[in-house]
Amino acid sequence: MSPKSPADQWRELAERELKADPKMLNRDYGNIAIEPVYLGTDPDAEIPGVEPFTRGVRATMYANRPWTIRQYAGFSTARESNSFYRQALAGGQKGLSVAFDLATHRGYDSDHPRVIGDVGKAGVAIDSVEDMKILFDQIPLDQMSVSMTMNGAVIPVLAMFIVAAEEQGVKPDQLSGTIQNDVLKEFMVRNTYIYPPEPSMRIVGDIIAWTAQHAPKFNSVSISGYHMHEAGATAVQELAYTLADGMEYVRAAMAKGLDIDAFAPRLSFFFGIGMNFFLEVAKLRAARQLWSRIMTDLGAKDPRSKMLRTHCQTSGVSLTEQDPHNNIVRTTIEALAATLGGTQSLHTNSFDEAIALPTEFSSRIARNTQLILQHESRITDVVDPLGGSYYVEALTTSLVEQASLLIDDAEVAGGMTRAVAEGTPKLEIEKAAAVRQARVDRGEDVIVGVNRYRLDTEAPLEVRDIDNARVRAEQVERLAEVRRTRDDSAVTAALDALREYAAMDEGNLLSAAVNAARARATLGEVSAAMEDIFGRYTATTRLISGVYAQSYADDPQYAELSRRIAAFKADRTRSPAIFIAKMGQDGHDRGAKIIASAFADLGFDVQIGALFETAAEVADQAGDLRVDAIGVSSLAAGHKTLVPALIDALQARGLGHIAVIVGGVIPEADYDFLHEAGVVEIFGPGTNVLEAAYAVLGQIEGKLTN
Ligand code: SCD
Repeated sequence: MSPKSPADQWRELAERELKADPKMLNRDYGNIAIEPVYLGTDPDAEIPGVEPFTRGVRATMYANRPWTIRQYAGFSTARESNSFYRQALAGGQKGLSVAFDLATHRGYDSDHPRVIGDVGKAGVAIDSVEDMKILFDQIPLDQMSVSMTMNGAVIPVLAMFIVAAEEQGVKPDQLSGTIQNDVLKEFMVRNTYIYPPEPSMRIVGDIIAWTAQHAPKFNSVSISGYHMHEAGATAVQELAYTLADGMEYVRAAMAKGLDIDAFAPRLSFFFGIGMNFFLEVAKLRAARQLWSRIMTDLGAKDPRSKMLRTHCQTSGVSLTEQDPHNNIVRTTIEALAATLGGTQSLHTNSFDEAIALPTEFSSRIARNTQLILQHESRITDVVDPLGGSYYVEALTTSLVEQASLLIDDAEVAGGMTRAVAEGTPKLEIEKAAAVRQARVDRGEDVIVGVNRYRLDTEAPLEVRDIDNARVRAEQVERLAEVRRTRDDSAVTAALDALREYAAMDEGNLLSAAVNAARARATLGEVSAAMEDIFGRYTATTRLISGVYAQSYADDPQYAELSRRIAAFKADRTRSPAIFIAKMGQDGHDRGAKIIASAFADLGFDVQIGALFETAAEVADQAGDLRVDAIGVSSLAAGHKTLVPALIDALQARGLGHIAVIVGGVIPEADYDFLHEAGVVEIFGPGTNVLEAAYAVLGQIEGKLTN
């Protein structure tokens, strides 16, 4: 018997996938007949839906079912987020994706003193099952697939989701959705870890094991390159580190005695999609090909275990604060790359996201970007339309080769858990970010409206502001109500059991947490019970050096600034000193790291604080270090609470002479507020680092001569 032709193989698979009207696959544009797939003439050419899945994980792809429009959202209280979700679903969104606030991410209840500026800001505040039930009120959890971006406090959040569903009458095996549960990249780039790497990896394994047994339709991990991309990783780094993380999770689950094919079909992925259009298309194709091979090598037999299914998000760092409507165009291009790359699910950013949380208007435009691609552009008619392009295929092959080398390096170094604990991938990504920033600052990479074609005046933009104090008050009230009406002895018993599982290194932590959530233990209590055993992780901050000095070797402005700093040093027998601070639970540290390493290269004496500090802690350190300035980096909307608190704390310590500078995502409407509070300089996204350094030096010199 002769082997089946590619066309026959494809047709056989397609028939299995076709649930809807088969005519869908026969389209014509006037007199031009359109095939659902183009396979070329090579009998060995790759077929969509067939290993190694370079051309897509389904034979029919979007011609049969378009990608899921899944907008990541959440802010303020559960009730407000719920109403936003229901509106979005009515407007054409297909799946949910929950953004939690940073207090929740880091395992703190809303009434904890460390999270004063964070509650309800960059996501929704969730303290107990009661909040979770409100979040999904009138959203049937047996029908709606829900993604939850949660890593640090993944055990209490998933437990509360399971119990909220249970109280809707939905059993775990009816749940479809995804939990991010990807802790390795937290240590590398995202920073919402709670426990040290080893117990954190146990948590990942316990969740994979629990869902494999009880919730087989639920995706147990969303192995994420997105945050590496956002932190400045190259496409090769994003690919390699993400897939290497995936290998580590597979091994962790296998070490629990699970059969690889029992859990691997529910591992999913998440990539960032930036502006390098064809490279981003090729990145997704390369990722699928690599994963299929990796899983074959790890012993997977079931083709579903080898399918890299992914969510994508358009790039946040590619958005500009300047001329922000340009971001709609950028997002459209990125969305097109994600979909021509074959993503399963997509979030398109709102144009105002470099400035603040999206408004109703900007969210609608972002959602409509996908609806227009799905309904008007006709890109869904044909499976993998770029397959066979000489350029895209060549890029795919190069990415596969380069990423394989980096994966091999990680393996030789003992795997990603070890590499992450040693901090090497983080430093490599930070180096790539600094190189990119220097290219932008020097105008070698053009960003329209920022370093070229900049407007003289910008029209003001209406942004969403969250009344953090109101949200916190509401949460604190509901927490009190939960604590008042529950059976405390049941809570204590459930938390003791959880602690025991954690200490004994046996039993499933998620199943113990489900019992605690049923008894109305709060998120903070569940998290703290595990912290009692595992401890809380503090990262050591390391800085790269020399990237800026090298990039600016021949730059007269850089030379002039270095000369001024040298003169400062000669006059005062010390360098101008700055403390770079991150306050609250905002772990976005790309900007802080770039500023710290660039300023250090220029000759500043730079001290960088730990993540997650309080205003009082920052003021104490600034006093001890006798710095001239504090640079506060804020990207999670906590600035209006935390910066005035810092200035008060400095004044209370007699340190009012220290110049306070703020950088990050700060809406222009808040500038006056911050200046009135005593901030001397504010730097938004797109700030040229050299210009910032000039301004800071000027402020320090001004303060010292006055
Ligand atoms: C799909 N299906 C098809 C088909 N295409 N059936 C027939 N023919 C076709 N052509 C089927 C699938 O098999 C599946 O059923 C069902 O349709 C759903 O399709 P899917 O492709 O699995 O899509 P979806 O359910 O949307 O799942 C997509 C992922 C999932 C697998 C990628 O993990 C996911 O939704 N991830 C989202 C993650 C997310 O939102 N992350 C936000 C992160 P079966 O299941 O029965 O097979 C935000 C974030 O971190 C931002 C930054 C920050 O906070 O720091």
